[in-house]
Amino acid sequence: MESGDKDHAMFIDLLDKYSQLDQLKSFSGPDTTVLTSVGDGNLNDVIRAKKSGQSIILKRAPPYIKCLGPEYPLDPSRGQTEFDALCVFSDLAPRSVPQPYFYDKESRTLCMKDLLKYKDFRKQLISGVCSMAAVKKLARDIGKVHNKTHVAKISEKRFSEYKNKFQDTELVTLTEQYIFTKPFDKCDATNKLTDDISSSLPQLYDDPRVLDVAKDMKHIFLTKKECLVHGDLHTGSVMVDGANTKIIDLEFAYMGPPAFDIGLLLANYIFSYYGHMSIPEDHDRHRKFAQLMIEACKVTVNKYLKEMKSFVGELQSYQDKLLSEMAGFAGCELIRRVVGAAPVEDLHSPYSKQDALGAGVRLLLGRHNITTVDKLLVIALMLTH
Ligand code: ADP
Ligand code: SR1
Ligand code: MG
Repeated sequence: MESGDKDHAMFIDLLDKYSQLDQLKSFSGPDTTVLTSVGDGNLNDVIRAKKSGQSIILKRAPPYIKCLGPEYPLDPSRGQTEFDALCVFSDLAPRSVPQPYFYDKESRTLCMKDLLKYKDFRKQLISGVCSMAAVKKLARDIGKVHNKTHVAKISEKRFSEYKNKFQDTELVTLTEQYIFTKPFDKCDATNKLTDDISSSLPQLYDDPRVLDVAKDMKHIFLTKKECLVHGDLHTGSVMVDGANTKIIDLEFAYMGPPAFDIGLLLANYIFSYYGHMSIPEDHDRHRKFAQLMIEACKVTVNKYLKEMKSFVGELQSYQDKLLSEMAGFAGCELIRRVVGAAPVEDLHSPYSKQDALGAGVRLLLGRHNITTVDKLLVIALMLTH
């Protein structure tokens, strides 16, 4: 582990403190623990601790946005939200998340089950591996959580309890800034407006209609409090092992619009689509995989809607709006991953970035005409009916 002896000693003491838990019993006694840094995310340190055949994951939050540096402060107690959300997800959608073990307030460290055999879903998609059974499970799991925490489904008392537990934290503000605000401000210093996308930028920054829809989506993100949402459901927040999936990184969880999670997920399948479409070598194989990503989008919405049966008002118009909001949120995610502070590895070439940006703009402009996943894909990917 890079962080040195002081951190090592702190983690050893921490594991000893909780060694009465069954899952940590190997961690008491003389120190032979091996700590390895495994985190490659944007915000936190993630460490694997191994001793006598047992292994667990520790996640510790630095008091700033890790990928931007110490000059961008961020509340380090965010692990509490992640722990609370892990408990709710694992209760409402069993086996959807790694089992949470403890959250230690003093050291601001979260401890959970080690998903040793699992792999980062985004990386799997990049390497051309995707089980449709995993896509289905993921959609069902998130549908279960949305449905079982939905304002239309549970008592007022229960809903208030969720609202108290999952308030708008600094992480919600971070999303508000880094998905809905900064990427749409061409002068913001955190954007990455590189030369390879410069020809695509006018469609974003010179069209006030696009910027207005992004503002509408921000408003929905901040005000539509319908159910517990993951809040950062991109493909790097999912780990897979064949047909099995686990949702990770729940620190952004809050009470919000259900379309936000699915919109983000769809956008991330679309990144994979464009990533594969722009690989010139072995074109047939990559094209075929890109088609699978279209299928993944359709399957996601269909399986999700089978679980997420709750609605406010009239069912058909609720679902029409849900799809239209998914399109708007997907549009914002597509755009921000191209121009904003947190790029994705799927977009490895100028063409794939330009295509993703174009898709984002089309989804924002077309969002009010989108009430089905088929239409969403036709508009995003410019497919023919
Ligand atoms: P961040 O909050 O910085 O985005 P993540 O929660 O996304 O951090 O975790 C970053 C990486 O750490 C994951 O992509 C994964 O490789 C690893 N990781 C996180 N949680 C676990 C876990 N429970 N088991 C195994 N690896 C994990
Ligand atoms: C500076 S924005 C960092 C991003 O990383 C997290 O995973 C979220 O997606 C956030 O928007
Ligand atoms: Mg992450």
